[in-house]
Amino acid sequence: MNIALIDVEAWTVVDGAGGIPNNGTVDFTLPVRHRWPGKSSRTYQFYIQYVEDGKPITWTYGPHFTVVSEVSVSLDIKPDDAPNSINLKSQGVLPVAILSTEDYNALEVDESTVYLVDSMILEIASALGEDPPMVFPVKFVTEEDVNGDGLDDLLLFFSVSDLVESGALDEGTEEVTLIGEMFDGIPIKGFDSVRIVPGSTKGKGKK
Ligand SMILES: [Ca+2]
Ligand SMILES: [Ca+2]
Repeated sequence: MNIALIDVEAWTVVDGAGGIPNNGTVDFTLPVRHRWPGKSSRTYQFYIQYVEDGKPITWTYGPHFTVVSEVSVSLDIKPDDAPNSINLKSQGVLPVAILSTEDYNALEVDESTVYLVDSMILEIASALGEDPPMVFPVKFVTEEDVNGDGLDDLLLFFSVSDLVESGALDEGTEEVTLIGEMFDGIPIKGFDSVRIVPGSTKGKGKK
């Protein structure tokens, strides 16, 4: 029996043997690392061909299944500030914009799923299989074109003190990651650099 994995859209064999009978377990590698520009999913199906006496006698197609990949979104932390300076002692909010593009409508982000965390802390938590400190926005402003390209962006405000108290931001933070989902459940991820600046009062003891 031959089993091949087919990319339905391109109608090409992604993986698997055509012409070489498979016996026992067959492993397939989905090309999930491949980026599909402007797309967040791809549909596949299995092609199964029965072989008898070395000759293919019949074939069938398995059900379609869709692989959903993460959408990379463009973030702009503090839209009017280039170094993205953050004072950890601030009692204010940190504005973070998810930018829309011709192919991506940031206004379709499910705001209730969005959180922000230091990229390094996120990486460590992921490696340990733990949840990172999740800090959700305190306020949203939608339909604001922060970069003047004519497309409305999603602007979210995070409490700086919440970010610091939860451990989502600290003195060593150089980059933050935003994670969330679209209303249709497709995961999103974006990042931007930040510069932690000393507070107006004397710096507290360092870790
Ligand atoms: Ca900025
Ligand atoms: Ca815009």
